[in-house]
Formats: sequence, C-alpha cells, structure tokens
Amino acid sequence: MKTRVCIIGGGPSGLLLAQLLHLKGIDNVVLEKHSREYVLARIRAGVLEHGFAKLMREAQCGERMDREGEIHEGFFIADAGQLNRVDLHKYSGGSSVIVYGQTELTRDLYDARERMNGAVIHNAEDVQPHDLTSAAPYVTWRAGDEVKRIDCDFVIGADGFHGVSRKSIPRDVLREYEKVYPSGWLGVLSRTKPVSPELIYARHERGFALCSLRSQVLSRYYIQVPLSDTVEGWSDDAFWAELKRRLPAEVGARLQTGPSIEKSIAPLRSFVAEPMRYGNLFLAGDAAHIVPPTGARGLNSAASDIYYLYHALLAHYQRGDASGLEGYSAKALARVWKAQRFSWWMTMMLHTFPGSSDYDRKLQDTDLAYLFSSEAAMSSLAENYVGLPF
Ligand code: RFL
Ligand code: PHB
Repeated sequence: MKTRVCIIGGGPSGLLLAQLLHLKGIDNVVLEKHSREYVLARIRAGVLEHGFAKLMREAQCGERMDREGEIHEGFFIADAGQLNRVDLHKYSGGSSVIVYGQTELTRDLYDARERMNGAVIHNAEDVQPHDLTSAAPYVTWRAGDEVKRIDCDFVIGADGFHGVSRKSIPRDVLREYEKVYPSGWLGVLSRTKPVSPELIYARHERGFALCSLRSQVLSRYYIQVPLSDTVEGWSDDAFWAELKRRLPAEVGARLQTGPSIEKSIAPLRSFVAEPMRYGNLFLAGDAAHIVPPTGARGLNSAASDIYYLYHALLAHYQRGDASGLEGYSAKALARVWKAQRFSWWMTMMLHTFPGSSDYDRKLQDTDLAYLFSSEAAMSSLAENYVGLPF
C-alpha cells in the first residue's frame, strides 16, 4: 500500500486532518488501534473554541455542531458559597465558546470519512513507524496474523498520550516536560437536566467540582478525587452527595440526580514533548501535549496543531514550499505553552491539593479576589478561555 500522509490515531486530531487533506485531494490513510465503537464510547471534552468550530466547518463536518451545539457567553466560578459570573462575551471582545461533546464531534468526523470513502483502518495492532529520517518512511501494523505495510511521504502521530509515535523519537532528541498533580477528576454523565444553563467551576475546601452539560437533558459533572480512588469505590449516591456538598447551597438544592450513564476517573497531568517533529514524523494533539481539563484546553490545543500542520502540508504539496513543515514544531509549541500556562493557573486557583498550606489558600483567595475586581484580569481569563488566535 502507498499513500502520501499516514496518520496514526483515529481520534479527533487524526480524523480532522484526514478530512481536511482529503478535501484538497491529498491522499491519506488513518490507522486506529481500536474499533469505532470503542473510540465513540470515550466521554471527554465538552467545550470548543470558535477556531476549532471553524476548522470543523472547513472540513464539511460542522452542520450538526452548528445545529445542536450551544453557544455559551459566560460561565460561573463558585467560591465561599457564592456564584461569580465570568462574562466571556464582554471581556473577550464579543466571543464565546460552543458546548458540543467530543463524542458527537468524533462521530461527525467518522460519518464524513465514511461518506467520502476515506481510508480509516480500525483495529490496527502493533502499529510501528519506520525510517522516519529517510525520504521514504513507512508504517507497519498487524491485522490478525498478517503484517501490513504502508509507504508514505509523511507520518502524523495523532495517537494520543499513550500512543506509539512519540515513543519512536530517540531519547536523546526528545525532551519531555511534565507536572503530575496528586488528584484526578471523577466524571459522571447522567440523563438529567443540568443544574445551571452555564458551566460552574466550584472551588471548595473538600476539593474542586465542575457542573457541565452536553445538552439541556444531559449533564456532565466532575469532582476532584484522590488518585488512589477507583470508579468502583464511588456509588452514584456517594457521588451526588459529595458533588452537592461542594456547590453553593442554592445550587445544590436544585441539583437533579439520576443513574450514571458513564463514570470514569481522569488523572490531572501537564505534559509537553519537544520538538513536535522528528524527520518526517509530525506529532499533533495529545500525542505531544496534555493539560489538566480545568481550562478546557486539551482538544482545542489539538485543533491549532492540526491547523498549522494542514496548512504546512498544503504549502508543500501545492507550492513545493517546505517552510510550514520546517516551522511547524516551533509555531505549534508557542501556542501549546500558552495553553499549558492557562490550564496550570486555572487548576492551581481552583483545586484543594493534599498538603496545601494556609499560604497556598491565601494566594488562591487573592487570585480570585483580584480576578473579580480587575477588568484586566477578567480580560486575560476570557481571551485564554475562548482561545488565543491560531
Ligand atoms: P485522542 O483523543 O487520545 O485520540 C488518539 C487516538 O489514537 C489511538 N491510538 C492508536 N492508534 C494506532 N496505534 C496506536 N499505537 C495507538 N495508540 C492510540 C487511540 O485509540 C485514539 O483513538 O487524542 P487527540 O485526537 O489528540 O485528541 C485529544 C483530545 O481527546 C483531548 O485533548 C481532550 O479530550 C481533552 N479534554 C478537553 N479538551 C478540551 O479542549 N475541552 C474540554 O472541555 C476537555 N475536557 C478533556 C476533557 C479530557 C478529559 N479526559 C478524560 C482526559 C475532559 C476530560 C475528563
Ligand atoms: C466537560 O464538559 O467535559 C468539560 C467542560 C469544561 C472543562 C472540562 C470538561 O473545563
């Protein structure tokens, strides 16, 4: 088999790039380790910035997102029993975010790939890139007992944090920066009316909580838990009781509870791998960087990688211009680090970590007091939350 661009990973990053390239006549193949059903069962992001939405439209996948997604012009931060609103629209110069689940967005991308007869190979086992520094790289994988091979010009590593692509870069080339937080988020999806039409990020001495949603009949809630906790250890009743405790009383009083449809724990981690290019391998999305979900930046950072990579590949194939590919890593990383900073800041301001001191708590109090008394601080939060320009 032969293609121009071999994309490892059929998550949102890989599928979006595949779709964009296909529409410009650039032949590509996506190799995904799991089945479509498995990928679509993962409940992850819920908040999209407009830059991402624009790319989805360009990829001819934005119709349902525009119909069913909700525009949010603000969110709340709860602290000391009070709700404080962050007016994104006012402080970002008229912008907003879109609440539309990653699951739905991935489904739209898969449907588009199918409609256009795009090549997506599922259940590809033992995927391995080869000869990445040569002009003729190739990728092998196993389908049952058979070993398959695809030759290509470029390999895109869009295979998430645990993928194989980043690990193919030699240790003496790759530099990894990491911060691990001593907590995770326990998330619950439930077919209940959301407690608030806008998201609530709640700071509480028992730990952080987040009230989010997928639609007006589907709620997504999270509570901060110790890393040692397990999903099995949290009954639905215990989850609802703990969430209620961490919300202002008037919010807790109107919380509608119900059976969980999905329940999972995600550890909090900040991570960046540099460079994002090695020979003819280009990393994108979670394969190169992850953030704690507090600032809703993860998927949105993947979108800017895909934007830069798409335009770099277009310039290469349409005009023989290699400058976009040459500059990809530096350009992508500049924006990635800003998302890292913002996610770290939101996380540190709103979580109660084991071992945090009275001094740490005073700084959090001051950060929040400053935020709600300064238009400049509000503008800084808003412009980061709606997404810095690509
Ligand atoms: P993904 O989604 O992990 O997809 C990678 C794909 O690669 C496949 N794969 C392989 N394929 C072939 N060979 C291999 N060896 C492979 N190894 C892995 C995997 O099966 C998978 O299908 O990475 P991608 O595409 O870069 O997308 C990144 C996003 O998924 C991630 O950044 C977001 O979900 C982060 N995130 C959020 N981001 C936001 O922008 N806004 C949010 O509101 C938001 N909320 C969240 C989040 C992440 C969360 N968790 C669970 C980590 C909330 C949570 C709870
Ligand atoms: C979500 O709805 O899953 C969500 C929303 C906002 C975040 C993180 C996760 O910051």
